Amino acid sequence: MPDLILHHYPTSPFSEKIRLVLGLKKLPWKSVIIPAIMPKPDVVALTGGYRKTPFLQVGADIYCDSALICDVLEHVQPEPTLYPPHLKGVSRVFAQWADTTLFWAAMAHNLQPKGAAHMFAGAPPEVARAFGEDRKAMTGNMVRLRPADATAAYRSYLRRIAHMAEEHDFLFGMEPCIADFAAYHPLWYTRTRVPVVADVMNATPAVAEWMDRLEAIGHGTLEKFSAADAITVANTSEPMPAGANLLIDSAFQDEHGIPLGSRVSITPESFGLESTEGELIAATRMHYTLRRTDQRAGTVHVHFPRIGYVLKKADNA
Ligand SMILES: N[C@@H](CCC(=O)N[C@@H](CS)C(=O)NCC(=O)O)C(=O)O
Repeated sequence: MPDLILHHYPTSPFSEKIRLVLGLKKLPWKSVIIPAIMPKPDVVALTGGYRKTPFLQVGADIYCDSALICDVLEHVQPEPTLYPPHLKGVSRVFAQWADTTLFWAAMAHNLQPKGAAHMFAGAPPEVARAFGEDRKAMTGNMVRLRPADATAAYRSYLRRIAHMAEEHDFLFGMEPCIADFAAYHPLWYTRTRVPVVADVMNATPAVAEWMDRLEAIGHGTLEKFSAADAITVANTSEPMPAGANLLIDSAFQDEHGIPLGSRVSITPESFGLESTEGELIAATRMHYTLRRTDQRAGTVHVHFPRIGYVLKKADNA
């Protein structure tokens, strides 16, 4: 199998989720560091528009969104599993809550004025300004929690996580599953990036101990790789045929009345509304695949999960 190339940056919480899963599964990987704000020409050459972090590249196949990346890594290396059979439903439902509700409560708490001041302390004011403007543009119509409401919710969520971590080493038992990795990354951001607001965790020591156990998994074996080399890999590779790629489901499932072969766009439901356009070559129970050609990356297949993404016929189709 071609190398696993993760496009990410060190302070990205969703990337930390994937780095730990790579560590859990002992999968060697190549690390491409991407910018945290736009412009991201090398990212867009591969994804066709999607600008969020992280994404995984395997040859000329591009997997967007950490939930989909977890499914791919599970397929590549089934053990240890992220989805134990007896927790298959609940662990995915919990992970989706953690990646959305928990994540946004944590972020609104983290980015309260004291946290933001700490994050950008020592940086020129234009850095903080550019970051703020980039994230504001990504927010679109999404309603953000106010810091006090976010802190109150975050405290409750931490208590609920603590109740689970007091019962066993990991949230649903003695081994970590997808729920642990999804709940960990927003808390990791609080602890590592904005320690000035991490006192919210003081009342729940079981959470800190559970986080230590996850942190100890580490990131596995990685090798630095450049964006230019990653684009060359895409350009010199053939995308895997639909149905024989690293996704488990392959049967066409039509929910939109859009036949395969149509020119479509795929856009995140919220936050970062940049679209990717291409030819729809798969729409299965859990994911979409678009085929597109880029001047630099050549022909690539870009994969998205169904959940959290909007599929439409392209405007000019
Ligand atoms: N649902 C996405 C969310 C990804 C996400 O929001 N990532 C943040 C960073 S952790 C992001 O893209 N921020 C803006 C950026 O990196 O350009 C996933 O699971 O991968």
